[in-house]
Amino acid sequence: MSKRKAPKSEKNEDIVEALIELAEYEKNVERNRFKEKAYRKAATIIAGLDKRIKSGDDAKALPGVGDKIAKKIDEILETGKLRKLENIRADDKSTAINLLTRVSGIGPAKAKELVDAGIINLDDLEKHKDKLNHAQLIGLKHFHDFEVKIPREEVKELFESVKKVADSIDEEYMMEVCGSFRRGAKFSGDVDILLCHSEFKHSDKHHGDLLHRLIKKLTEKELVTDKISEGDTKFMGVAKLPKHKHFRRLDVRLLPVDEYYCGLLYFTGSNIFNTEMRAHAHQKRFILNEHSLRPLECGKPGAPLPVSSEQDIFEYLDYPYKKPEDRD
Ligand code: 8DG
Ligand code: CA
Ligand code: CA
Repeated sequence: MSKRKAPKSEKNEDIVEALIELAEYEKNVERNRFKEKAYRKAATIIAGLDKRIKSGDDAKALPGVGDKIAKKIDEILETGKLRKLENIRADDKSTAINLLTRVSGIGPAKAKELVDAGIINLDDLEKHKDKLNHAQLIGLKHFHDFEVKIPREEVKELFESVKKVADSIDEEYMMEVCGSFRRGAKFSGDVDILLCHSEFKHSDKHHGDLLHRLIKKLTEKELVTDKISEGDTKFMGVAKLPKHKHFRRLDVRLLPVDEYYCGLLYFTGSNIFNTEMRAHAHQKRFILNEHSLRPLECGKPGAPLPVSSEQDIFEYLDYPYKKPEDRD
């Protein structure tokens, strides 16, 4: 019988969790994106190790782990905890800011503003709804549901339902789920759908009401229950399947067909992978974004290169192809 092998991240789970908590603190409370990124990068690299880290010095050999993080790792290994985190957890203001940023739509700055005004928990928010905008009110209404991760199977069902509605409007709609789902995640934070239509190209200024028509029908069918924001090419809202208990965050983006693969690459992520790929493109003198891949000529971006698959993008950049599952 084969023994179940621990997933890589479990080997250093305590360290990874501490680093992620520190990253959240830097993002939400200190609003130091630089430190946040440093902690997240170290956490991602350590999560990918299949051996237990033995010391801070050991960890310093890894890219992204410097002196300060190494010291913290030593403290965790030696004492099983981290004073800095204990202090953060004991600080009421930090705890309140961290809690409020968990409401979808409330960012670190808004959270601080609320906490400074004495609003420190969900009950307080309920009493001061006048301080929240439309998106934040939806975040509050569905606070508990939005914290529940979406099982892969439910993402598939939701996607199939959306697709069926789209097909009933126009068979030329094409769509795909991207985000963490496409990277193979067993659970996702939300559902990201990329939408295109054979007749909508970049050169057409007019995308008509392709996205609005779909959202309208989804709303009529009560599959979409709330709108957070709705533009001509980007919808953010809430969806629910009748047989499932939870309300889920749904993002739909409409892209011109000729920008589809750059969009697919971008919206598949991960965030860190995107940053690395863009940096690599820059080194090779290209500009890569969610719309296109363009060569840099005398420092200026040239015409978008024809792209008809994700592989094309990797090839132009001379970057070894990574399957979506390997982009975490
Ligand atoms: P999750 O929802 O399961 O938590 O993970 P995710 O699917 O990777 O995250 P997401 O927030 O839904 O974003 C979807 C993709 O969009 C992400 O994988 C990569 C791309 N993306 C970036 N930068 C950013 C950004 O600043 N904000 C957002 N929302 N998405 C971004 O590359
Ligand atoms: Ca997502
Ligand atoms: Ca999303």
